[in-house]
Amino acid sequence: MDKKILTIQDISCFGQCSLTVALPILSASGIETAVLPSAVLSNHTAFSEFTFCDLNDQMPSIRNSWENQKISFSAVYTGYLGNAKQIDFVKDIMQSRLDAAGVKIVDPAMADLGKLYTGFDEAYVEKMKELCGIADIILPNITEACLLTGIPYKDSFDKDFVEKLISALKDRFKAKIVLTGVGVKNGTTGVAVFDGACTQYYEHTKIGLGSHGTGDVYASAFTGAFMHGKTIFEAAKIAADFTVLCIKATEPEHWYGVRFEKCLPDLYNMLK
Ligand code: PXL
Repeated sequence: MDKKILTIQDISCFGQCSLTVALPILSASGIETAVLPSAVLSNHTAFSEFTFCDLNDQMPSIRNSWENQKISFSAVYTGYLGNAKQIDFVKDIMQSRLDAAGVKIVDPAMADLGKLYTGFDEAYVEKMKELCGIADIILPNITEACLLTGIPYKDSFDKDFVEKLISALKDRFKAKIVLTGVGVKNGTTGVAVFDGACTQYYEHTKIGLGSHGTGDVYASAFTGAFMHGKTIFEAAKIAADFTVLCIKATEPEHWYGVRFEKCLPDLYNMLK
């Protein structure tokens, strides 16, 4: 039977992030994708102002309607969620609407560069630990890994620090781990992947100082490649190569997102 992914994250109407990135990338990966918007924002929260309306009232009705119609999914992939209450909805949807061998992929999208995104607090971090606790695969960046494990954040770090983070994540969560933003040498970044048996690294050149929306591009491409049948490590490499192409296709003045649209044909070719 063909696979179906459900992705749960916000719609930032403008700003190349969350659902406006995930849906085209997952579709380009050849997988049928359903969406459950967690919130509607005028644009993402790194802009100087934004509107925000969570869909807390709608989410349980949508879930019930799917249950009545026996609609279920081969994977649930979550990104930015509007608030802590939604984590309970997501856990319930994962329990009720996933097929027996369904995969739970959680990007704990809540922080970067040592700081929580606007609107999130310690209570949200605690709830996110619960969601990561039931996930099969988690994709934290270094800041999120620190928040999930209680290890203080550092903006420059070495391989020992990365190993310490991976080991703390392994102790706390049963999930396989794709840790992003792992640059232990000057001018490089990459990912550390724990696939349940061993940890492998994939390193690539670092371009710029980090762009908005790249976490969503990365997690969406990873999910698309993994559901396409790649191993966790292969999917992590494809997602890294694709994200680098997207950053290279983006002029520095284009600050709020990356021009992933130009690179969708490359993703399609990488998955062939
Ligand atoms: O890219 C992560 C993200 C998604 N959605 C919203 C955000 C952010 C990051 O700031 O604000 C609304």
